[in-house]
Amino acid sequence: MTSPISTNRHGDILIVTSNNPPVNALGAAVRQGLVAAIKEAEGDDAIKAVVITCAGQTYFAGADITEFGKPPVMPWLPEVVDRIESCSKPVVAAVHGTALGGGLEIALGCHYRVALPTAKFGVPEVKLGLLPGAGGTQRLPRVAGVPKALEMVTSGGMIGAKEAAALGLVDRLIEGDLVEHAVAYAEEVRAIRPLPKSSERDDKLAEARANPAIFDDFRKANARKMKGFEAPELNIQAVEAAVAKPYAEGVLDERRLFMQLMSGSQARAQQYFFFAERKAAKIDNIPDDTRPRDIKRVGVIGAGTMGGGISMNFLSAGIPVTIVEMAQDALDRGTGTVRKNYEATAAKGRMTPEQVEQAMGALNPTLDFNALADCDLIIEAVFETMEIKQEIFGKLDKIAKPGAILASNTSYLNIDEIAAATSRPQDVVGLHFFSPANIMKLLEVVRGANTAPDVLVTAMQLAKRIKKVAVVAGVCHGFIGNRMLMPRQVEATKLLLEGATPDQIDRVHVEFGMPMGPFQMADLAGVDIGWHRDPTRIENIRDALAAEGRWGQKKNAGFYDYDEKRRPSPSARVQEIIDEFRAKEGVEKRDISDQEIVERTLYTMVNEGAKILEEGMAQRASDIDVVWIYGYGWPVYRGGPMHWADGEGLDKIVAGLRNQEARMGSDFSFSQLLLDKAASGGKFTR
Ligand code: T1G
Repeated sequence: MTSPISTNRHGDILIVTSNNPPVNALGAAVRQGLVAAIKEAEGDDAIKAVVITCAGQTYFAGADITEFGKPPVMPWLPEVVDRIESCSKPVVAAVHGTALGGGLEIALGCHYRVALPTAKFGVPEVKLGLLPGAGGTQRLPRVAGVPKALEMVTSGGMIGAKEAAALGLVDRLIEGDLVEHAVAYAEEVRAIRPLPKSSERDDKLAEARANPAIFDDFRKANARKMKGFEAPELNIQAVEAAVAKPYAEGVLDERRLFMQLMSGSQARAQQYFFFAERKAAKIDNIPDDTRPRDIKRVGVIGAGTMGGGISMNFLSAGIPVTIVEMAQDALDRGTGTVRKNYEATAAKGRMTPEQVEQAMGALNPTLDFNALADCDLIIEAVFETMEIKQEIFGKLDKIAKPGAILASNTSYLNIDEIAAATSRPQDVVGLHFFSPANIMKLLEVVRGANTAPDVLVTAMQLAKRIKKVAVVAGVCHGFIGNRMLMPRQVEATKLLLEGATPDQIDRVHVEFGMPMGPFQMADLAGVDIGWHRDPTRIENIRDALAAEGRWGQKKNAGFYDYDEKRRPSPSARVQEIIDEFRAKEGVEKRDISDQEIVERTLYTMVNEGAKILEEGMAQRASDIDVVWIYGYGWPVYRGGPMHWADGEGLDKIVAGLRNQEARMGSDFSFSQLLLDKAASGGKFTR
C-alpha cells in the first residue's frame, strides 16, 4: 500500500506532499507518513527546511471522521502536530482549499504558514460535537487571539486567507504557484532561529488575561446559539485553560474535555448527521452513469412568497429566472419583494450592491406564459389545489420545450396526478421548498412513479448548486416532513381538549430542543393556512381561532396573544375556546404530564417515520433525520427523530405508544416495522 505522503527535494528544501483524496483527511497512513517525513528531514543535514503541502482539492480537511469510534491507530494527531513543531528545522505549511480541524492544527504546528488568497481556515469540530483535540484550542488563541479563537471554536465557521493573514494566522499570501512560492519562503526563513512555535507564543493572550470577563461576556452574547449544545461550552473552557495555564497544562485540559465530548451522545449524533447529510445526496438504484440535464434557465410560475423565494435561490447561483404571474400588480409585488430581500442582505454586508443588481438583472418578470418556452426547468409555485396545478401542467405541456423538467412546489399533493395532466410524466418531479424558500436549506425532491432517472439526478445536482440539502421522497400525502408533522399536530390539538395548554405543549418541545412548539409554529406560519375561510363553519379549535381573526403573529393573536414586540403570552380567550370545545365534545379535563406529551407527539412522529420507511417513501432512515433537522429545526445534537428513537430504545418508544394507544384512538396505528425492530432489538440508523 503506497503511503499517501510523498517527499521530494527541491535544493535543500524537503517538500512533503499528502495525496489522500477526496479531502486529505488525516487518516492513520497520512499521520504515519508525516511523522516519517519529519524524521527524514531531521536525519539529513542537507535538508534545511520543510514544506508541507497537499495535492488535490484541499489542504488537510481534518481528522478522518470515519476512524472515530474505532480502535485508535498510532500516531495520534496531537503527537504528529507536536513532532512537526519540535522539528529542528523550519516547517512551512502551504495551504490551499480548506485547512479544517486537524488540518488547521497541523498548520499551527508548523513554524510558518503561507496560503493562496482563496484558502480558508476553520475548526469545525464543534459541528461534530467536539473541540480541536490536537492542540488547536491552545495554539489558535496564541496565534489569532482569544476573541477570534472563541468565535471560531464555538461556531465552526471558516475565515478567509486575507483575514487569517491580518490576524497573523498566515505569514504570507501567495499569488501564483503555491508550492514554488512556499519553497522560496522556506529558503528565506531557513536560517532564522529560534523557530517560532505557536505553543510558546504568549503575546496574544495578554488581552484576555487583563480582561477575564471576556469569557462570560462571550457566553452571554452567544447563549441563544449555544443553547442545548455541550461542545461550545467545553470549547470555551479549553480556551480559558489556554489563557490561565502554560501550554503543557492547558493541553491536558483540552485532552480531558475532548474525551468528555467524544464519549457523549451529542458528538455521536452530530457525527452521524455529518454522514447522513451526505448520504441523502445519493439516489438508490439509479445507474451511476446517468447524466444530468443541462439547466441554463429556470422558469417560476407564481411570484408569491414561495415563487419569489424559489427564484432567489437560482438568481443567487447565477442562473437566470423567468418569473410569470397572472396580473401586473402581483408580478410587481413579487419582484419588489425579491429586490427588498436582496437589499436587506446587502445592508448586512453579505452582498454588494453590484451583486444585487446582477441578481435582479437575471430576473425576467412577465405576464406571458409562453415566455417559459425556453426554460430548461419550470417550477410551479401557485395555490395548493389539484385543479389549478393540473390546469397549469396541461398548459405547460403545450409550451415547454422537449426535455424541459416540469416541477411542482406542492407541499403535499400527489405528483403522479399532476404528471397525469401532461403527455410527459417522465419529466415531472416535485421540488418541495421550505418557507422561507431562499433561507431554508431543505428541498424534498418528490419522485413520481414515472419520473425519469436523469430528472432526479438533475434535481439532486441542482440542489447542491443552489446550496440546498436535497432528500428524495416518495409520493404520499405530505411526503416525509409534513407527513410526520400531521400526527404531531393531531395529537397536540387533542391534548388541548384533554387538559394541556398550548404553552405546556410548546414548552415540552422547546425544552426538548425544537426551536418552537406546534402552536408557536402555527402562529408563525399562520393559523389561517389551509383554513376553509368560512367563519360560520367552526369544526375545531383552529376554525374557531381563524373565524375570530386570530390568524397568528401577523394578527398579534393566534394561539397566543402578542404585544407590540411580538412577544407571546397565553391567551384567556383561547383557553375559553378550548374549554367550550371540551364541553361541547364532552371530553373529561385531566392533568397531562410532560411525558405523555412526548409520547403522543414525538413518539407518534417516529412511528410515522417508520411507516414512511416501510412504504418506501424515504430511501433510508437517515434521510428522515435530514428532513427534520434542516426542515423543522430538530436539534442536531439529537441526530434527528429516527437516530434519537434508536437512542431512546425502540422498545421504550413502543411501550410509550402502547400507554397512549387508547387515548389516540383511530388516529393511531402502529408501524409494523417499528414493532418488528422493537421486538428484535433492531435499530433504524445504526
Ligand atoms: N473525514 C472523513 N471523510 C471526510 C471528511 C473527514 N474529515 N471530510 C469530508 N469527508 C468525505 C465526505 O464524507 C464525502 O465522502 C467526501 O469526503 C467529500 O466531502 C483532532 C477531531 C472539506 C469542506 O469537520 O467540511 O479534525 O460522500 O461532500 O462539499 O481536532 O467535506 O464522497 O463518500 O463534504 O467539497 C474536522 C468536514 C474533523 C471537515 C469539503 N473536519 N468536511 O466539502 O465535499 S474532526 C471537518 C467538510 C478533527 C481534530 C478533530 C467538507 C469539506 P463521500 P463533501 P465538499
